[in-house]
Amino acid sequence: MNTTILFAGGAARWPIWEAPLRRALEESGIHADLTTSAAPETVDFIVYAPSGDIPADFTPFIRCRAVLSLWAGVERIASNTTLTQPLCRMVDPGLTQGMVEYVTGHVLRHHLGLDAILRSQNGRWNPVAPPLATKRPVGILGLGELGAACANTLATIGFPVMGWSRSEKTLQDVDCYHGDEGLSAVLRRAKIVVTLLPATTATENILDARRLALLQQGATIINPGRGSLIDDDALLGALNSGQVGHATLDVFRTEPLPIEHPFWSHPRVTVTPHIAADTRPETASRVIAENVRRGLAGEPLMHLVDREAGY
Ligand code: NDP
Ligand code: OXD
Repeated sequence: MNTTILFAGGAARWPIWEAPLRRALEESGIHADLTTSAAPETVDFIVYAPSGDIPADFTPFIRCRAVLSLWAGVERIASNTTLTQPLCRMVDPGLTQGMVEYVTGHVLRHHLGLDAILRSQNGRWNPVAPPLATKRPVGILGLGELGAACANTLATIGFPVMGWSRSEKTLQDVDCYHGDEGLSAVLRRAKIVVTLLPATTATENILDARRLALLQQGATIINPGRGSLIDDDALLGALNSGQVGHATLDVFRTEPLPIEHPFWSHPRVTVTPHIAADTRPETASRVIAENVRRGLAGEPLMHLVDREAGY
């Protein structure tokens, strides 16, 4: 029987993904019908993206062996009860590299005070050097694929790095914390906090007014995780009081961020339009192909989502 792979990543993505996917499938020795349209009962694998042509009801996909997400964050599909097949999220070396670059760039921007330097090209010689990275503790909430990679890079540069996760972890050169007390400890010490948690019921508003109040005066927040991790009103309050010195936000509860949202015009907020880390077709297609190969061979799939935990 033919293997059918339904690309449900959206019409706009198809021209970007078609060639790398075909190449990666061929390199893996998989002969499959890769298509953007197929009768549900003939589909073996679904390549999924949240903004694509996703079926809301997976029930008719009776032959489907797995849904393979092009996104790392799976909050928009993980709770779909009609999906009974395995769901795999995206772990892609290109995506990880992009996130490391985004986080490192924004951490260094705040650490070095680049905004103030750029603003002060006014003929006044003001030789104020920033402290070294060793004096600027960074807290990373979420020590998964992305959080751990960012933590390692920042530690290599010389930042004292603390990380926080659900389960207990050990990472070289990173002080690892878990549990509620652990979160408080990270927030109290960090001068820069990076949020790389998934959107789940357990992480909703994890940075609320009470937790933001634990931060050092003038701390920086960088959120490339998900908008739901931070209580927007509490963050605005903390920015207005100076408790939070600056927030760099890549993700929002509503995207695109509505034009009337106060984040757009707040002098202490930098908005980036969900561009922290894109899945890169060349590298990610190999991940998809390997999971298809495994699915066909009856081998364990990579990057399975824990549907109960939601990530
Ligand atoms: P992973 O699933 O690999 O890691 C998630 C981390 O969060 C794990 O360390 C996990 O803990 C921790 N975590 C989850 N729930 C809790 C909780 N309740 N309390 C404490 N820690 C928790 O995800 P990734 O690193 O691949 O991605 C993280 C998120 O980044 C994605 O879910 C997505 O929302 C976002 N993202 C944003 C992009 C952008 O462009 N802005 C691009 C890609 C991803 P444990 O290790 O114990 O399981
Ligand atoms: C993702 C994202 O989850 O782009 O991959 O946010």
